[in-house]
Amino acid sequence: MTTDQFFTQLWNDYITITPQAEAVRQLFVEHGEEVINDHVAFRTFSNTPVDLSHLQPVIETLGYEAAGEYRFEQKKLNAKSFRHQTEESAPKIFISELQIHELSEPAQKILNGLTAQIPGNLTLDPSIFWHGRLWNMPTSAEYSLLREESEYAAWLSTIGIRVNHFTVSIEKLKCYNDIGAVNTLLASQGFPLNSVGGEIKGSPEMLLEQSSTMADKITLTFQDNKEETVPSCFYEFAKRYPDADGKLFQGFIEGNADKIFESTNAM
Ligand code: OOG
Ligand code: NI
Repeated sequence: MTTDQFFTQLWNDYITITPQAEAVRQLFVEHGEEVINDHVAFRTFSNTPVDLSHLQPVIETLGYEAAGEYRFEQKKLNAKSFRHQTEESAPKIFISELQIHELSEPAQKILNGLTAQIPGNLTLDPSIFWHGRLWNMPTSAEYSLLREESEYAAWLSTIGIRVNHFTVSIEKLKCYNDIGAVNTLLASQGFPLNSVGGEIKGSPEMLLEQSSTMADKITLTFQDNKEETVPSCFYEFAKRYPDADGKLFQGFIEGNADKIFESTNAM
């Protein structure tokens, strides 16, 4: 599978539950822009057949290599970023992993019940990244308990493994290459922005500025047959700046990422 084919599959899966992403892309196209994506992100559970150590070899078969490691203490997450070895313009990949064993006993019990349903004989290939849930829906009570402790756990329990966001490369836009201008355009069209810690995360001095929408909402039926509206996925916007050597900064920033995660909080 080529990287183009991989990202086309991811995009098609993503917009089925994130219609705002296609609407935002269209908006840029109407303004004469070509949208190039900087990165995509996935979330997963530790110590499972689909944990980071199992997903990493799959993206390595696509030509990616590990580029950075991150830790989010309060959210109990570890994460890694990956860059394509030869295709400079291929989007970067960010994968985070919830450390289930760091959660409370009741939350662990719920999550272990879900992850125990993951088939042991799962063959891992790129399609795992648009597979979605590999377990039944939690009950609505389990979902609320998870939410109280970890919005990430609650989100992942209902959505599963599929792309969490794509990210527009602001510095590659012709006219809208200013994050404030992007945010104003989005707000004028009624797209709600993530305002945790301010709408713009990071700064030119940090070589990375980011903003994101709040996730779309979808209605799902829980295991106890209750229907609820839950957050699906969002769209991110990132502007990278050149470092002292004149090369575009390609990393991620924990302080920014910590706030971007909250784009899937149930409001
Ligand atoms: C990932 C959040 C981190 C970034 O650009 O810093 C991130 C997530 O929400 O799963 O994407
Ligand atoms: Ni991101």
